[in-house]
Amino acid sequence: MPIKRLLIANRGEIALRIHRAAHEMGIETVAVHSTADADAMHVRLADHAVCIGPPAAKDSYLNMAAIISAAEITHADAIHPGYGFLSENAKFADIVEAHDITWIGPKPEHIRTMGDKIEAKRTAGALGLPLVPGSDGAVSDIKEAKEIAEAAGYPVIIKAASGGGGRGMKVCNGPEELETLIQQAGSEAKAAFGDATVYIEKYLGNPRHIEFQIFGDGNGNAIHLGERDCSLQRRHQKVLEEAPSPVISAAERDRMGGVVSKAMADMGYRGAGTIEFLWENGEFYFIEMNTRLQVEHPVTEAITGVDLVREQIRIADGKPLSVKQEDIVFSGHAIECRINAEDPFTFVPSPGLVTNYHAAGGMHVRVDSGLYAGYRIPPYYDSMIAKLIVYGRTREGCIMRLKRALEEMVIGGVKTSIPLHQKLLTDAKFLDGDYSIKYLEQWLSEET
Ligand code: MV4
Repeated sequence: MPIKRLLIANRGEIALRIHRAAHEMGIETVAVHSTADADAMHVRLADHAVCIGPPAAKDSYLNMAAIISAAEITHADAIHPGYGFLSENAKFADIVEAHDITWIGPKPEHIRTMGDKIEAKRTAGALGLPLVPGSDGAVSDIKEAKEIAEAAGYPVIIKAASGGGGRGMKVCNGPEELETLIQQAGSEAKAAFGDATVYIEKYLGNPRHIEFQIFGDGNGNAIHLGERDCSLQRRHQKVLEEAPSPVISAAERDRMGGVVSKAMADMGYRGAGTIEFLWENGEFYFIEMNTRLQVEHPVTEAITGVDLVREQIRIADGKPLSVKQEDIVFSGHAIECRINAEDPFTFVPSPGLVTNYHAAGGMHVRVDSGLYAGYRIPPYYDSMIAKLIVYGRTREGCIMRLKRALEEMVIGGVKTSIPLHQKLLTDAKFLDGDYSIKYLEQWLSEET
């Protein structure tokens, strides 16, 4: 049965993004929202809306029973989880499918595998993806750990198997520190994730974060949509993303894209996924896989013309991929600026009333945001309130247009990261595309 009514288990700009894709496909939407989000744009636009609880995410957007109940009472036949919240919760995916509701996401077993960083690495390695050298699985024994670290070469990094977002990582510079750091990493991982399992990798000192967008149909066919460069981050939060990466050639994209799409085809992956690599000295090293749609997906849409949310819905509905690899043409350059309600240089959150709003426009300018004048940004959630995505035929042209678009944006009443983006876009290293994962924090400490 084709999807007729889609429940959007998320909020903010991504809820609106999903609503738009659904309506363009003739699918009705159901918004679920906390009491703090009753006035959100996507709630107004959705065909149906259900309040699922109080502001705290654990009582609303993470409340599986409330969301399933909302789907039942509105007769929704599919659920899209967006990003964050329940999007990578394999148990929720299982529950959705057990209720005969279409889960717009990967197979639960693949969400589960990739959620465990050790299992993810083992799977990626078996599928032929290049790995960071290090332990083959968990480390427990200190003698064994020393041998692994010696073989990989110091410095090494100790990571939590249940980690992610950079939490619970320790860099170790020599054998004398190893035992203490493994214990520390383990107890921090236990406290944060309830799992003390850790593993060891060679520490890459100055890599870029480059991720490939893939899509599988769940039946052994998969494509890639090229890479995104997400190296500009602060405290593991991405600030600006671009596609293509300034350092990846067309030949390298085709080669690595071929490797990742073959791997995803072989595992029978279904839906959208992102394979994250660290890239250093011309080499890719797999670190993690995200089994969800990502915040920065629009830069891929801009350079390929493929609507990723439409594709997710089609695949969940049992349809084939709408494009073949040979039909995908990478054209031009796209950059996304994440606009947060926060002080642009201290990063202190700035929720509150938006007194005035004007979105940038014009050719090749996209603003994904639920903002409007009179909207009150609630203090309970992530501070990202808008994404500005700009396309140009060249990287230089894209940057010129992005500066123009940032000048046009008006978000009154709250502080935003717009001035940070404006300053970053004048930086010589950024303009040269010459930056690694360490660059933004260094630049912030020198420039502000
Ligand atoms: C690393 C690394 C260096 N060497 N692994 C951080 C989050 C998690 N997804 C992986 N992370 C890293 N893993 C090895 N072997 C450096 C980081 C890292 C990082 C990675 C991507 C983007 C920003 C980062 C910021 C600090 C550290």
